[in-house]
Amino acid sequence: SEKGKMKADIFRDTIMEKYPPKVLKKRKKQFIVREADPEQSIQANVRTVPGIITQRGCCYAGCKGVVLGPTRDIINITHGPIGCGFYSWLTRRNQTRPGDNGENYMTYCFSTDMQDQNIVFGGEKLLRQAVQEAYDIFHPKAIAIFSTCPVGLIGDDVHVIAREMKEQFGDCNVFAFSCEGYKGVSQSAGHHIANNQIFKHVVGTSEEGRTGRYKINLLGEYNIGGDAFVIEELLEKCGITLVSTYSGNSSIDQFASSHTADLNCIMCHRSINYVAGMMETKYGIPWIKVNFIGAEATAKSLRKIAAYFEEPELEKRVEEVIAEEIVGVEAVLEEIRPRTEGKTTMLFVGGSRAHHYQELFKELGMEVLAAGYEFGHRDDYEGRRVLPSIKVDADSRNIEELKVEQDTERYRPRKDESSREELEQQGLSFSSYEGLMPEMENGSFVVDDISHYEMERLILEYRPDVFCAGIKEKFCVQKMGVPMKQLHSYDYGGPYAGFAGAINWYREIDRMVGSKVWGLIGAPWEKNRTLHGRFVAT
Ligand code: CFN
Ligand code: HCA
Repeated sequence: SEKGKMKADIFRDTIMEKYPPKVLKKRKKQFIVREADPEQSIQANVRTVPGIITQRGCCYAGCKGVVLGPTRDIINITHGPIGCGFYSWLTRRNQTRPGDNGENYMTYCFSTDMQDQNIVFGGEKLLRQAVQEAYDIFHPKAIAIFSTCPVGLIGDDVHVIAREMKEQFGDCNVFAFSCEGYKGVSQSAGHHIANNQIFKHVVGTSEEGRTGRYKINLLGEYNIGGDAFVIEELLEKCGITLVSTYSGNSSIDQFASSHTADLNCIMCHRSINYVAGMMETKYGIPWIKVNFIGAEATAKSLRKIAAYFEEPELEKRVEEVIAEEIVGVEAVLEEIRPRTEGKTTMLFVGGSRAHHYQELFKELGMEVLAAGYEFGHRDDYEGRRVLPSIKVDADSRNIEELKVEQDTERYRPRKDESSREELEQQGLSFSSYEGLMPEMENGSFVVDDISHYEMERLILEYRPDVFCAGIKEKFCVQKMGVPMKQLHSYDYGGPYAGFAGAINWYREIDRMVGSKVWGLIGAPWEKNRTLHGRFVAT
């Protein structure tokens, strides 16, 4: 409402006024109140103000943890101190099913375990040793090397080592990633580096992909909590052949033959759009955006894929599958929705889930009061093609590998340059840009790279019935007496994708917003002054 919007505007100013003038100027552009204006914009993908307590991760996390981490048969060696390898070891809950040969290295954590003397005298010898050892023990198809911050600072040449060892082995693809944590402004730079190297060293090296009538790749689905398993099953039921997934439950052979697919379906645009763009340029494979989070969204995505192939037989099969699956979904919603209707939430996650999960809350009749990405770019927010400004380019500063591809493919004008509204008017869904802001109500908050302070203020003022974010926020939020659901790792839950996943989600959120325990969280001395006095005295 207009009143809600006015309150939101005033409240935003009270949050912002605590900042020094320079910080205020910057944060104001990243902390906005949603207006009806379809051209409303936000500043994103810029450097975090030092000391503000961001929830962001680093370039290495985006490259090694996110894009390459879920691939089971590449040995991923972290070149750096042990903490980087350890903390990116399956904490994301990316799952896999080893294929017939049982090859799965995800249960191992490979690292060169750099020490002080390697920083002083160089770490190249150590890295060569590690690659050799991994090869001798496992004889994998591929070994990938990931640079951490100190590697860039001391100048170890990981690419030369990879090239030489690949030549020496002859039967093992070795490639490296200059994904030092400090590069760019967030995980986002790491996604780009990962995409470029996979495209350069792997895609197109095998013609032996899966065959079928409707062949697709699923890009930007990482099988967190088993999401990709649900989607795989659904696609199979519809008669759609999955050639590769980037990179949930994937194998290197699937990447190698992914150029044989007819269509790229992008689930998380932020992390993988570069691969889609390069495949379109080099192999002429078109792409569409899909979203399998939410029952409605899943049905819409299946229809979108069927519509692309323009085959009545496929369209009929997809409708049958949707009709079959929706029965279970509706039965559960009928039971649960009366309890969740009108409840509220806030979502602050990475670069696509803060948008995707709004579908699931809508289905429960819940209102999203505030949402934002840690590292989304303007197109992820605004739902339309946004040309880069100098600020956006800060992402790729110091990243040499990016230069060529970036100029030629990343910002090439496309046929979907038009706004979402224009596309809809023309009845177009193909390659449309969809984003977070068009889905959000007037008067809600859209916050990029939220700081811890801003998060606390929002919670204290609006007390949402459930708050969604990651591990850094989790316990602070719970201590404020608000239930907290991790949208990164799903805590111990999931899958939440597809129809089966939607049902899991409805039940989980129902339990969380209905729980009475959060009202009991205050310590006795906070409520009772006498007790408080005694507590202080003793
Ligand atoms: S699985 Fe994805 S969906 S890949 Fe990305 S932008 Fe991260 S690891 Mo955390 S949960 Fe998150 Fe997204 Fe794409 Fe995950 S919202 S922050 S880098 N993300
Ligand atoms: C990362 C991975 C992460 C972190 C999650 C969190 C993930 O960015 O390094 O902060 O809870 O999903 O595991 O996003």
